[in-house]
Amino acid sequence: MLGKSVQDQYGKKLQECSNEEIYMALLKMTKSMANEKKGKESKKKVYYISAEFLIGKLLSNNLINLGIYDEVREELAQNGKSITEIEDVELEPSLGNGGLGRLAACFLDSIASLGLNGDGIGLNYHLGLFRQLFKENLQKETTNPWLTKHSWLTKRDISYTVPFKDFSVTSTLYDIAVTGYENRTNHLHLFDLDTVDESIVGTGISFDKEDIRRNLTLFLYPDDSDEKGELLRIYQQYFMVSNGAQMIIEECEKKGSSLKDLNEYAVIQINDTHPTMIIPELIRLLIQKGIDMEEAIEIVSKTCAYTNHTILAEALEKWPIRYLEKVVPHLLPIIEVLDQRVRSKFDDPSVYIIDKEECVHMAHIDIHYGFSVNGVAALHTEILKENELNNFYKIYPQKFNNKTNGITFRRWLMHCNYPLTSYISELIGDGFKKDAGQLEKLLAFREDSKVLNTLLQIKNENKKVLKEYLMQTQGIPINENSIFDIQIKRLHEYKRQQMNALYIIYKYLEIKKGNKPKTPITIIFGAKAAPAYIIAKDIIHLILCLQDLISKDPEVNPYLNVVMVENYNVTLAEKLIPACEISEQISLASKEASGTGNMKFMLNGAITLGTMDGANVEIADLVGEDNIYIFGKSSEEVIAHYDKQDYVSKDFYENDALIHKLVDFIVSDTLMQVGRKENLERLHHEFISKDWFMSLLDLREYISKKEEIIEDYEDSVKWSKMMLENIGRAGYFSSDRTIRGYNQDIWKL
Ligand code: GFP
Ligand code: PLP
Repeated sequence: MLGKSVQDQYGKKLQECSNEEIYMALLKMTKSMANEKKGKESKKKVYYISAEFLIGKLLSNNLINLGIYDEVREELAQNGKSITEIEDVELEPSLGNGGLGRLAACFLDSIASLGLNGDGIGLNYHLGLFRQLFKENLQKETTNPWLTKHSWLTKRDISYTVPFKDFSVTSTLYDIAVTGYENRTNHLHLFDLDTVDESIVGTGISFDKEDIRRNLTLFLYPDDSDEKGELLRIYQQYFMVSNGAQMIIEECEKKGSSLKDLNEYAVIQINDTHPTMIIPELIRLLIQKGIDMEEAIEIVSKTCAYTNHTILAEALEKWPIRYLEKVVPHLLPIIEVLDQRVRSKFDDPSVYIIDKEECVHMAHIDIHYGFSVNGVAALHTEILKENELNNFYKIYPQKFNNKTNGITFRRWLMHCNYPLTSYISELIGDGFKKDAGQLEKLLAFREDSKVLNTLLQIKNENKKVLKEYLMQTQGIPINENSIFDIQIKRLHEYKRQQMNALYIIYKYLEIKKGNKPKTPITIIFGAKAAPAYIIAKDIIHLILCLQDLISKDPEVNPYLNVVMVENYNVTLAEKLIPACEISEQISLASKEASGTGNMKFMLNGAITLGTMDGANVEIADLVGEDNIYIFGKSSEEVIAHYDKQDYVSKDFYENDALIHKLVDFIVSDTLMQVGRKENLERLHHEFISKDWFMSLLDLREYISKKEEIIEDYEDSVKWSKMMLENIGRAGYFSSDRTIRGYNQDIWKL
């Protein structure tokens, strides 16, 4: 098939083509096949609107979903080409930051794979999130260009006028086809502005924040540490929602909606608070169409649903009215009416939309004027209901529901772990590819030593592949005969990479004392820190310093190594996860809404070392306590500490000699040799005087649980049984299950 296509295109045989030529041929072929699968326009459609879609590279996933991956892989191999090398040609779009954006991408895959009519709406950021570089053990940021002349984007003949206070802009729409697994093609609609100009970016990622026509869709999450940056975010958000709202209205009208019945044609899932302005914007547009304000509010309230992804106050957006006045003054009268209606019904300032400081609480708009509010894991939804959003839950108990996150098994098993997928097929057939629950059939092989050994062998092969990949792409050597312990996720204090770093210090000092682990350990990190998040960058510095120190110490590095991969992204995740043995999910209980990395690791046979937080709780329920390593204070205990404000990290530092020693190592002469005094001292001080996410509270338990899991690794039979149990129970975490739930309870397509 491919042979014929390259013959037609380039007039030569497949084996004579360069990887670039083959990639281009596959791109063309795949795009046209995807187009042919365009699904039927059903009456009602879901629009998933999100500031982030962390889609990853698309080639292999599209080949899998079109049902031609094996065929293409085989044809390439026969002609001396490797699919992995062809994949390397593709640039990864970095249109997301972490779990939230990756979830949106998994959801688009599942929506199409279940044959549902649903599109994504977002922005076409030219330079994505920044690209991370390490220099002198510090994170530096640069641009992450990904747009090339030929890409998955298709320019559409659709554009809208978006009015800002002082000027208007005209958008351009680009679509990416989203083909479901052996199912329909939907679209990801990415709006853009033709005048955006990458050449305005100076050193690093700096640019003129006021030049909106040229900067609007340059970056995802441009620096908002000053007012100009915050205003730019409002410009971006409004640009996204105004385009989205205009498109939705146009599509529904075309299908025959009078707009009074909008909710029969459209349901809009608002992914976190970034797209919240779609609520007042839709009301504004409906009023323009001749519908009165009261009715417009009712219509929109029946059409919009909101997903909450965090309880961290810093992430629940609040926009000062004076900012909105500068960018979108035309929305303010509507927001004021929305607030007035709330005030007239409820005598409780904590649920008002506009607060005393004249700030607009975006989540409050979503909750009052959306018909559904969902959390993303059972524990998270309970915390929303009982604590964080309790005042809202008391008003609208019927709106609250849980939808535990999920991941697409097409990418996170079939694509990233071909050897494991093939072996599972050999054991239980292909049914699990469409019905993930069938993975349970693996549990019948619990006592089958051949199967258990093969699982270990596959893991070892994947470890070798990772070793080669890291050597080739980042020049990092790793020991494939060590235990691979991996923590990959955004850098945030609540995720507690800093606690893992303290464990490394512990282990380093133990090895120095002569207590060597039986099997060497490699602790791998991947994480970007937000450019203005100083402590997060200091934590990266600490990890890089430990990596540096240990790599130069022949007394320690035969037993312990630390690796922080540069510019962690989906492509790296796809290499790291299949090779992982210990999955670090160590957030402070109550703080990680769900986590989805935890599910990916489990599915690929890693064993979780984690706290009872987010979806870890559900993983623990499914695999049972013998197949997971849980430690740390419970969410109730943590919430009680916050309520009573009685956690004092200094007490742990002063009263526990071990903790004292580990924390002080950060500012020891040994570490200062490779690190910067300013950063290390600041982090040291942070541990003692703040430690907002209670690393020192759980540290002792963490160290002993980690020692236990490392000890248990020596028993390969026990270990392989745990692997089997984890893979076999992972079916629940398919995003197909999650999307079925959204459709059944919320979208009703
Ligand atoms: C956020 C939450 C995670 C959750 C994802 C998807 O992602 O707990 O799994 O959204 O719902 F924090 P991150 O900010 O962690 O990337
Ligand atoms: N970044 C990437 C590339 C991912 O694939 C994931 C996992 O789902 C995340 C971030 C989120 O990881 P976690 O759920 O561990 O925070």
